[in-house]
Amino acid sequence: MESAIKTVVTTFLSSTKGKDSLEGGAFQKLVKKQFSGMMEDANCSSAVKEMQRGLDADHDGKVSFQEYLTLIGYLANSASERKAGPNPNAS
Ligand SMILES: [Ca+2]
Repeated sequence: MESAIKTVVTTFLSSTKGKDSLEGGAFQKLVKKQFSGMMEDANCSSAVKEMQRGLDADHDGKVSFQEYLTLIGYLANSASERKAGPNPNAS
């Protein structure tokens, strides 16, 4: 569990390249690299851009750590729903 949290943090930090937020294509790259197994749309750049706009709560065009956590929370939530669903052996 602790290592999972560390991974969430270090993945963000290594993707921002020293900045406070994920800028430009950094968010797309992160999603493609890290979430293609969990997200059907990870390799669809228009879907990922749409997702980035949805996460960008303060509309500054960048994904802050807080906004990135929204995505992590969403993914964790959908993973738990999948486990609790009618067919737990589906994936
Ligand atoms: Ca933002």
